[in-house]
Amino acid sequence: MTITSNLILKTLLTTILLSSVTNSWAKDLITLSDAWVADAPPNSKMYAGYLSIKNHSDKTFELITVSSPMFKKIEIHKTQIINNIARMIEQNGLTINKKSATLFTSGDLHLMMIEPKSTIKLGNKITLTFKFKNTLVKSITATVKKRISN
Ligand SMILES: [Cu+2]
Repeated sequence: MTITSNLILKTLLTTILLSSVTNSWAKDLITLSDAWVADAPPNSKMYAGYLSIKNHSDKTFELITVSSPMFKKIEIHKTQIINNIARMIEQNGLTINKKSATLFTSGDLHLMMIEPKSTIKLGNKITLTFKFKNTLVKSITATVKKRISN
């Protein structure tokens, strides 16, 4: 009796441990952090958003779209210098390499947030949703902050 219940308990514990490890691993393959939106003059039609995307897995992920209930649309842009002129090139999705951090930062990759649906003010919280190929969806809240010039 004791041996049997001991065995059941052990099997049960192993099952619980294994399933919780599997779940947290799946959930944390991709993490989003440090999201913020640069404040812009009143009635601006475009805002720039920044964050970091970390891929903790040994698989490549494809970011397909970014959206927010606060904006009509969000594009992924990369600023590149072409003939001494800074140009923003729209990216057709984005590859997030295995075991890597992708930084969206001023003068490089950024979210181009187009046509706010209401007035954007300092301190506002803006939800951003990232959809990846293979049905993974991740959201983060970005805070509107003043751009600090370097
Ligand atoms: Cu842009």
